[in-house]
Amino acid sequence: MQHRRNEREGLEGKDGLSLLGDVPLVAETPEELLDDETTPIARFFVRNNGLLPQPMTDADGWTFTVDGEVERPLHLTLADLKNRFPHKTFRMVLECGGNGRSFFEPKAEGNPWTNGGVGCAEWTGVSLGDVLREAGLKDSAQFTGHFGADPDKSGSFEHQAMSRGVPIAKALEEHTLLVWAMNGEALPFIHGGPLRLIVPGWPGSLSQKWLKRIWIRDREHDGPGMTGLSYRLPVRPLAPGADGRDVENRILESMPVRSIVTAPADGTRYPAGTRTLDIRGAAWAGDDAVARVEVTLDAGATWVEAAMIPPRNRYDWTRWQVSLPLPSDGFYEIFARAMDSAGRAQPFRAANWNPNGYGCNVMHRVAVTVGPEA
Ligand SMILES: Nc1nc2c(c(=O)[nH]1)N[C@H]1C(S)=C(S)[C@@H](COP(=O)(O)O)O[C@H]1N2
Ligand SMILES: [Mo]
Repeated sequence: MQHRRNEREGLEGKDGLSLLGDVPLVAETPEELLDDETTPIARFFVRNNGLLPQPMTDADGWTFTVDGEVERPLHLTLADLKNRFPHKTFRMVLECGGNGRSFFEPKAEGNPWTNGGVGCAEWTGVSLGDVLREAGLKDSAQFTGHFGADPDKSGSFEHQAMSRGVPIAKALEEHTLLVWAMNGEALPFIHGGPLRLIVPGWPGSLSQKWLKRIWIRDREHDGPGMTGLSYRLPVRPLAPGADGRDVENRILESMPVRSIVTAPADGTRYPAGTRTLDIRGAAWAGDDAVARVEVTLDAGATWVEAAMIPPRNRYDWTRWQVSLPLPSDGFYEIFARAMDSAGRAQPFRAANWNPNGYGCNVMHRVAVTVGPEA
C-alpha cells in the first residue's frame, strides 16, 4: 500500500508521506518521520497548486528573468547565477501556510494538513538580494511577483497556478535565496528543480518552484494567491464558522510559533515498569527565534522545560529534548508548547478561526501507554 502510494507521479523516492491530494499533488510528513536534524529529501513534504511542468534535463541552461522596476532587466541562466554571485547554504524551515489547518473547528476550506506540511532542509543558492542589486532597484520598487513554469490545475500554461510576492525588504534579506541544491544534492524536480525561491519564515507559497521570473512591481503583487481571502487573516477575531468574506483582513507574513513531538510516535506502547520517557521534537517561529519549549504530561497542570539545540543559522529549526520521570504504568498524553522571542506560546485550542484555515498552531498531542492497556 505504502509502496503504491510512492509510485504516484512525483512521489517516486518518497518514504512514508501521507497523501492529502492527487491532482494537484499534496503530501505531508507524519510528525514521527520529522525526527532528523535535517529533513531527508525522501521525507520532505510536497505541495503543488497546479500540474507538473515539463521536466528539464539541462539544469544549468535553465533561464530566469528579473524585470519590472529595475534599471537593468536580467536574463540569466542557472550557470550565470552559479558563476556570478556568492554561494550561500543555510538550513531553513519551509512550511505551508495551511499547516495545522485540520485542527480548526469547524473545518476550514483547503487541504487538511495536520502538522506535517513542514520540513527543514539545507538550501544552497545565492541571495536574491545580490541579484536584485545587480539589476538595480528603482525607487519605485515595492514588491516582488514570482512566476513558475508549472501549468495550472486545468493544464493551461496561460495562467499561473500560484504567483505570490513579498515586500522588497523581505526579498532583500540575506536568507531569501534562489536555490539549486537541497541537502547537498541537485534540487529535485518535485521540489522545484532546477531553480526555486526560498523565502524563509513566511508561508511556503512564496517559495516559488520551477522559478522563471521575478517581476519587481511598484505595488502589492496581485497574482493568484494574493487576492480575495488567499493567505489573509481577519484583523478582528471571527466567530468560528463565520463568513469572513467582507471583513477587514491582512496578508499572513511570518508564520506562527509551532513545535512538534518527533519521538515517541503517537500510540507508542512501552514495556511495563518503564519509568523514564525520552521525548524529542522540533520547534520554529517564522521570522522569530524559539525562546523556550515546555512539555506537559498532565494537560498543562505542570510543565517541564526542554533542552534546546541552538539553531545553526536564522530560520533553522530548534531541535529539543527532555526526559521525564513516569510515576507509574498507565496512559500519558504528551503536549509540547514552544514560545517565541516575543513571548507568544502555542495554544491548546485555536482562537484565530478563519475561512481558509491559516495560522493554526495548536499544540501537538501524542498519546502513549506504559504496560498493558488499562
Ligand atoms: N511553481 C510553484 N511553486 C510553488 C507552488 C506551486 O504550486 N507552484 N506551491 C507553493 C506552496 S503552497 C508550498 S507550501 C511550497 C511547497 O514546496 P515543496 O513542494 O518543495 O515542499 O511550494 C510553493 N511553491
Ligand atoms: Mo503551501
